[in-house]
Amino acid sequence: MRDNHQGLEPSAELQDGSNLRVLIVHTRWNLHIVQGLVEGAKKAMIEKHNVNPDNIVLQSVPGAYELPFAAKKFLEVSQVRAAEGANDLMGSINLLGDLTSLSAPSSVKSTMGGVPTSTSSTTTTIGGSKQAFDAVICIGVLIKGSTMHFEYICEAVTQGLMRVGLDSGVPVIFGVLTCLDEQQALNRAGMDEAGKGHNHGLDWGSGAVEMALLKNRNF
Ligand code: DLZ
Repeated sequence: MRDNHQGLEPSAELQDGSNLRVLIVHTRWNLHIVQGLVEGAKKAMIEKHNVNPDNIVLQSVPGAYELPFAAKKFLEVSQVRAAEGANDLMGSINLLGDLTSLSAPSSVKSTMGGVPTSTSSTTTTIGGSKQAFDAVICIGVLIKGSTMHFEYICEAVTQGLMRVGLDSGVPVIFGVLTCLDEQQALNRAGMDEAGKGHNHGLDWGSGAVEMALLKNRNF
């Protein structure tokens, strides 16, 4: 794999996300970096793929280890509620809210073009019927410490998120940075002082739209 790469090569096809609903589940560990990544994912979806900001729902969990369970739970709840025609896909589970709008560092917000943050409880009626999420992006930052903890969590989260995607039939984007130190994470969130990094959240936003369209496609 290349280091310092500058991101995803765009798909040859037009990726129109205007009919999509996307769930972002993010960690509160390393929140200052996570916020930059979340903003990047939203920026790509809204500005590049025309996703309605109201159709991007944010939920938070403590750490990366919790991402697979939470993604599975939120997807299940949203699918049941969509089938019931409910107005709020997250229902009473929606207690955690959108932390990114509260304390995103100003440097991140300005470099991200002030992309509006969504409230996390909106519902959309698309084509006359209530629609559950078309994709979920799980975002976190794991930074290696001096024990084996990092390796175990990386392995568990990677396997767990793959399982959620395959079991649920809803594409799960692996938005977890697994870094050897904080500087690596800042570079990959486009938050390094030199400004030479690349925000991987942008790729995750585009990846979510592409995979959601693939899920919904009639072959
Ligand atoms: C415990 C822990 C440590 C040491 N480091 C991180 C980290 O760098 N990034 C992250 O997202 N979470 C970390 N955690 C928390 C675990 O993911 C998890 O929340 C706890 O082990 C509780 O299950």
